[in-house]
Amino acid sequence: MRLSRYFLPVLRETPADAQIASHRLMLRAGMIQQASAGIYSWMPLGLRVLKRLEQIVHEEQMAAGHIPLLMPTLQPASLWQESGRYDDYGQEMLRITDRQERRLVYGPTNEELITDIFRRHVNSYRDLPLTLYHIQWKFRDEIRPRFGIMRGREFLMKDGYNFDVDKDSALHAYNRHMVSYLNTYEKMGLKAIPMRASAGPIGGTHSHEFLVLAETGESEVYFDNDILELTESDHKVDFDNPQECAEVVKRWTTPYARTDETHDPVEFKSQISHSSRRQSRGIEVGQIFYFGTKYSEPMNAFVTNADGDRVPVHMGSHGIGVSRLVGAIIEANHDDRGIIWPEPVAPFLVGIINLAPKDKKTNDVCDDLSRRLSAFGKEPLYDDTHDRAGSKFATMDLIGIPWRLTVGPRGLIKGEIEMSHRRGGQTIICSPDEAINRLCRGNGRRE
Ligand code: P5A
Repeated sequence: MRLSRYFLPVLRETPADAQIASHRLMLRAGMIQQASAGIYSWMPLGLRVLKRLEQIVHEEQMAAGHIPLLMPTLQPASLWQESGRYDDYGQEMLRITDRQERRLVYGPTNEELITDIFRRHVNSYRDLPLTLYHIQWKFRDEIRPRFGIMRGREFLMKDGYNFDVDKDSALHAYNRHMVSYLNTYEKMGLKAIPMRASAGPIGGTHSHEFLVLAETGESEVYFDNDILELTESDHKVDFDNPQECAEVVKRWTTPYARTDETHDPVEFKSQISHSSRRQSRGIEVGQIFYFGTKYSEPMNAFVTNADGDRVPVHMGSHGIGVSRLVGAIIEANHDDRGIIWPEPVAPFLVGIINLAPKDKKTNDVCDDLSRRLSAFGKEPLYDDTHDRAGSKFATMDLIGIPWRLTVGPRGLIKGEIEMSHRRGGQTIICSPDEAINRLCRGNGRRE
């Protein structure tokens, strides 16, 4: 992508109203633009990151055997009256009346709508277990939208819903979600810790939130330092094996880790040695729930079990804050100069800086690098503009592209370009061929 033809409205000034780094940097990097309080347009660079996150979420959901569908943002109020949540949900729910005087809500979540889909089509335990999910915009009329997309009113969520014939099977679905969420966050380059949480308006007996530690987080959390050592990336779990999933969950839920709503100071002190106790702030990037028959009973979602009895289906729901994750990743990955994207979620893996856009040789080498990277599925952001070199470097640093190739006539006399790493700061001088080899090694796939 040539920068001269792209739309990257970066700001040189720090926006006065943005209080936390991720909000400031997203505005400065031209990723988002506020439309109204807590409602944002996603500009081209921001959209690329959002799409990368969606892709990782889809891959991990499908690996766990979950099935994508797409439900609408607007839902009939009647379903919420059936479950009893129409009145309970309060002012956070945006209620709309259409021209036929039909009452609608802009979905803050989808337990009711999915239960309606389920009950119309599934009657027997033979069709279970089933987990359906989508990635769709939600609206919650938050009283204090703040920190940009971190606490938005309109936000993108992955929400999934499991349907099982009994409690045991539904608890396996809960565990499966926990494992798949751990994998999802790790794939994004994030450390997110599952912490025992309260179920709030979604309801149920089991709930964990996933928290990314950050000083600017809105949640107060308490945990055993040992949990920071755990990782999932080196294990491969069979998602159909309840035992294997339960073992992973046990490993992650044995060390103390709780949000302030479930924190117990006495247990905290008795379970963990003084030196391992941690209290910190965190950003909630996901939450999972098991709520049994809370929706299936009032909404009449029953199935026939193996004994021929009609039983209400057991359910849970599981959410990832996809748009919030963009902010959380920036909170965990930035410096004074700007964002430092983890490679799997970067909007572009490579930035090319042309130091002499009037020089034919320099242009040819930059074009060739762009073409070859694109052929490997790694389309670069190519700064072919006539801006000052210093300003070009500042923009690449600000928008956080992991690798930068700098090409100028002086180096090209010796056949050399400069390759630098945003995170590590190291720079090497090499040939264009070597840069391509390093960036595309082990990945000959055209995407
Ligand atoms: C689980 C999926 C639910 O709504 N129903 C369907 C359940 N859970 S939740 O915890 O309320 O939300 C899931 C995740 O969505 C993100 N989130 C938000 N992101 C940005 N702005 C908001 N106002 C907002 N509210 C919730 C969080 O990451 C949360 O974990």
